[in-house]
Amino acid sequence: MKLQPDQKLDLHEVLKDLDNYRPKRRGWTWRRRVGDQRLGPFVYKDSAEGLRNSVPLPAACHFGGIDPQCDCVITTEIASGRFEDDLRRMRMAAWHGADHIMVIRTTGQSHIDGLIEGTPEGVGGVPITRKQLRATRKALDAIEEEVGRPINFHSYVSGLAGPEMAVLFAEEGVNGAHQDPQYNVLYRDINMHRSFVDAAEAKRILADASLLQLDGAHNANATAKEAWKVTPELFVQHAINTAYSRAAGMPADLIALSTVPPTAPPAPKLRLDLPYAVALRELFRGYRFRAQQNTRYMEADTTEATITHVLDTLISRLTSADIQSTITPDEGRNIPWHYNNVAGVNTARQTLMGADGLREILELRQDGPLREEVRQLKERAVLFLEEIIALGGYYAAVAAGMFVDSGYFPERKADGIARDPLGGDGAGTVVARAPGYGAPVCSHFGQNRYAPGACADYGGCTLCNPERIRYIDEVDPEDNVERRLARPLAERAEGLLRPEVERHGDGVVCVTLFMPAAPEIAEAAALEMARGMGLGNPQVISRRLMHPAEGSVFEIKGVLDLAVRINALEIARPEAPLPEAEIEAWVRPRDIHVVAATVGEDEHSVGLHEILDIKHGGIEKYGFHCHYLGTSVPIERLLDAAQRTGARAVLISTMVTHADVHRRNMRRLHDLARARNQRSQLVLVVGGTQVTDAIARECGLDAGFGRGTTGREVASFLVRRLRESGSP
Ligand code: Z98
Repeated sequence: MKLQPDQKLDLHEVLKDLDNYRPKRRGWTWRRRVGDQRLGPFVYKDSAEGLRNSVPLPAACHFGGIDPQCDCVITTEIASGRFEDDLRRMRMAAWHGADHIMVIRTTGQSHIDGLIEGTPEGVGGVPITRKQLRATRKALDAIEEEVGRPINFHSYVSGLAGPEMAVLFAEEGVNGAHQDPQYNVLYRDINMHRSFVDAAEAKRILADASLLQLDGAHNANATAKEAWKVTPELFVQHAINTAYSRAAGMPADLIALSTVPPTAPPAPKLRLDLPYAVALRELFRGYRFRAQQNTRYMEADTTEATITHVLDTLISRLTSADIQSTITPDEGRNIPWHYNNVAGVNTARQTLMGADGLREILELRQDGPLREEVRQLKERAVLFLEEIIALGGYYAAVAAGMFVDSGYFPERKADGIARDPLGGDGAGTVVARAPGYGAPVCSHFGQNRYAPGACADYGGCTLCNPERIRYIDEVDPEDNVERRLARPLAERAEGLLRPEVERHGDGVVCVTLFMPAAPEIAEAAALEMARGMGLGNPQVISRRLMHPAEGSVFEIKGVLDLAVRINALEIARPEAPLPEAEIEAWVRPRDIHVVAATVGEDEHSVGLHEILDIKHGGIEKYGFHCHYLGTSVPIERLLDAAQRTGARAVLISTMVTHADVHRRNMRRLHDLARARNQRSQLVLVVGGTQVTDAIARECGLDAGFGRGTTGREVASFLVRRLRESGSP
């Protein structure tokens, strides 16, 4: 399957022949670093190989369109609830620099005691099934070809079916997984014995298949009442999972510690979070670090979330990160929308590129409060471990509620999560292996009478011989991908288009409005406005108080039940501007003069200066001689000046539109130039925020340029027009 950048992902192509699809590649991949990489006008210190296809950061247009890639892997988390919609989201994220795609499972999958088949729709994520994994891997294999960089696919190996998940992931070319038995115990109340026994098996399989493992310590941050107070415990959780993983056969390079800077402003974030980040990297040298972004203190304001995420990412640059995870800045609003996935990825890459080479110019102080805090944190963690041992071990410590207690250890508030070692889901399901136990599979933890080469006598296990994998297609006649796609794909085939943010053509749009009243009145009024705009089921997803009496800003989502026919759209296809060198090569030797002014009673000259002045990239830089006559200039004076200087073009600018004065001035320029026999020698151009090319031409001028026009566009037009007119 090959993707074309100008064509949408063909979902039927993804789903075709899935039963025979095998992943192109297995195991985790890191980015390939390039030291002192020169790109455009800059040299990068912390960068990696570039992409074949990508969307550069917005400001790249000023630097030759460069798209430097940072040295660490960037994650995006995908959670629309339908895998078929996630695939397009993954493709967009990959074009913006994500190379770690983490697919969140549907709520409750931890409690399911086996693998699911088919591709049912999920809540809060997708059910992880073989078909869903295989289709996703197939799409990602094509996407990674398109962007020119391997993409790591990732989900969770936890819950009651952990080992089964691990085998499934190894079979289907998944590249990374969360695996931490403590997560099962603390957050899903799955039996401790079962969780640790399963974890040994799962970890062994992940290690054999070279999947990168993330642990689950960071979940304590997200759960604790005061996230920064559980930091001593986090070291302990990391240590337990890391030691257990090593014992199960996992190499250090496949173990990534998942860490979140625990606070958000107005907390003094860097002062609190940096010591924790430093201590973690010192205690666990030799392991990988996955830096996640803060979600615990995220409210519904995307700007606020973005600022916190920038600070989180800065902490990664000040310490280290092998993976920079991003989370959609709208996590707090429960709307995982695709363009916000991209926004999250861009927050990371913009910050990481902006902070390129930071460690070469800044050093964290080795004296003072940072070191003192680092020492304290380590000491608290050691004391925590000692208390666990004194209590009789991990199970006893969990039973005593030592974890996720909101006291700053050794302080205790007695509000931790307590679990019964004999209770929880799957209690009593661990069966001791009999002497001589054997399993005819080669990726297996512990005792196995058939090892080594355990599967040879049985024609190979599914990891050695993928032909033996049993692929089961959809089993649910209602909730399956073909049925779900029928309506949207039929609409697409008909040439209809709807807005969307989450699922194909869901019609969801977001409007921002400020209502000048007290909050409750303002909110009710804002919703009424949204209804008035024709939005179905309007809901406020963000409210920001500007002043208790003066008003609030609301973002409201709703469904716009409107499809447009693509064929019926009038699509303006402006000519691409000429290359700058071509413009200059034509203009400079020809000594071309132009006159310019704002006309009528119009004092707004900023826009015109942007078009003329060399400082703003205006047409002067190509060698045009510009005679700027000032503001509110009568048309006659412009034409006089054109005559006097031998100008080839007149550029007028007009912002004011009262009583159509802009149109009158345009017409007058054309009429008077004709009356004075100057029209045929002059190119007449108008610009202004309310101007369009169509209005300008209606009024007899040669071209009109609206808001956002650049000097290069105007210069391109002038060169093309002068060339056409047979100008020498
Ligand atoms: C993240 N989205 O870290 P369920 N195991 C571990 C986890 O951290 C998680 C799961 C399993 C964030 C935080 N973490 C979510 C160690 C989830 C998932 O039962 O499928 O939700 O388990 O990426």
